[in-house]
Amino acid sequence: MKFDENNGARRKFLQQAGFAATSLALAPMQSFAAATTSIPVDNGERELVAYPQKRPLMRITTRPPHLETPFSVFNEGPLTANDAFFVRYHLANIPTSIDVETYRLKIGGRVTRELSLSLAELKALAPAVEVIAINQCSGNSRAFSTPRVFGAQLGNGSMGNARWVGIPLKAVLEHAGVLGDARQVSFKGLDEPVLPTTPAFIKALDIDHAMSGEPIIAWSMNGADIPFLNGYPIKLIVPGYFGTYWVKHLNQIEVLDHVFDGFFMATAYRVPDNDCMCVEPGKAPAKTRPISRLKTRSFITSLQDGSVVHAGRRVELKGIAFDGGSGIKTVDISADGGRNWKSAVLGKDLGKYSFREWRFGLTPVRKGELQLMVRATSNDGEVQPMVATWNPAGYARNVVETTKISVA
Ligand SMILES: Nc1nc2c(c(=O)[nH]1)N[C@H]1C(S)=C(S)[C@@H](COP(=O)(O)O)O[C@H]1N2
Ligand SMILES: [Mo]
Repeated sequence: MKFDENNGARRKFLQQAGFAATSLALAPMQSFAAATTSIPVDNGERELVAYPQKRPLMRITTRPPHLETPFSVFNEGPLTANDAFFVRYHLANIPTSIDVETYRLKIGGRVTRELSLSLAELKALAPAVEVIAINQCSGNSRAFSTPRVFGAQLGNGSMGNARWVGIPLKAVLEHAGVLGDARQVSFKGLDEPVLPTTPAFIKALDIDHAMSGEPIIAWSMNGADIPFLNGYPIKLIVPGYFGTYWVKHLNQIEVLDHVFDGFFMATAYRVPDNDCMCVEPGKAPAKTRPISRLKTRSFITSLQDGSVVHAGRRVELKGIAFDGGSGIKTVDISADGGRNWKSAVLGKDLGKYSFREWRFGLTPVRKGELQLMVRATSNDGEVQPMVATWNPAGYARNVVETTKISVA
């Protein structure tokens, strides 16, 4: 795969053993630079910019590219299209060219034998498995935190759901032979900091989690190669966990006999160590832990704030719900600001790590303003809170969403 121009329509694909050499032209299409969209907060205007393999997405930062999915995309179906999937990087020195012939995944540390696997060797190591799972950034919806918090001011578009194919991380670790004193496994990709003083982006999972069979090393996303900006050629998939663990361009795995203490585990991506992962707004938590599973969320996707419907005419509301891996039990809708609730009809079950679609028929009676709310309950009993919780980094927001529409 090679990007030799900015327009995705003339992409060249050099297929070799299911992988292709890729280089990336980072300049976005100028023609889209003028288009904007906004999220409902101060300074919420975002440019819509098309990067290689991507349709115009909301630009958060340029270097490194950080792009959000416009919310209307989530009404297209339960799987998020590859060209609409959000992009997040921390370090500006990202790869712009990857040679899949020389690409190696190295496994070292507390193992009986170190491995250096080509992509073909990796694929041949075990039968391929498939999972539909949500990649959601910890800071998704952070811009709506009050009081506002530092960090990328993200709306609700830093999430996506895709069908991933790869092999279990467990198979790779077993092949290397994990030693008895292993406690964690760390993961690093090809991207690097610009300055030597900036810490590398390295994430870690407990050994039991790494060996559970759930995390997979994926090379396919929705039936195609993983888009370059989403981690081509391989990415760690950690179903049910926030996107921060889903290391892109994965090329180094290290089995550790201790708890990894790098910046992105020990300092960043930590939440208050309690059930709500929250503190009183404006306060600092006494104790923190690494962020882990997604919290239960739900959204209306078929209507936005300001949509107009008609009295006496039935509208079919549609949306999505998800949780951290127990699956969605119920989705309830209120059309009166939270006083009365009725159950929505759940759509097809694509697995406990996937978006679950729901539908609800609503016939507004009176003209005027309507406050629609959607509230999901997970199979393990987690219910979305009616009042937003708060933490200093604005992580894991999951308040019941309200959509204000008018009935004409
Ligand atoms: N190599 C690498 N992998 C990474 C990151 C990164 O900065 N570098 N960011 C992580 C974070 S915080 C998120 S939210 C997801 C975003 O995945 P996406 O860009 O494919 O949507 O990638 C994760 N994997
Ligand atoms: Mo993230």
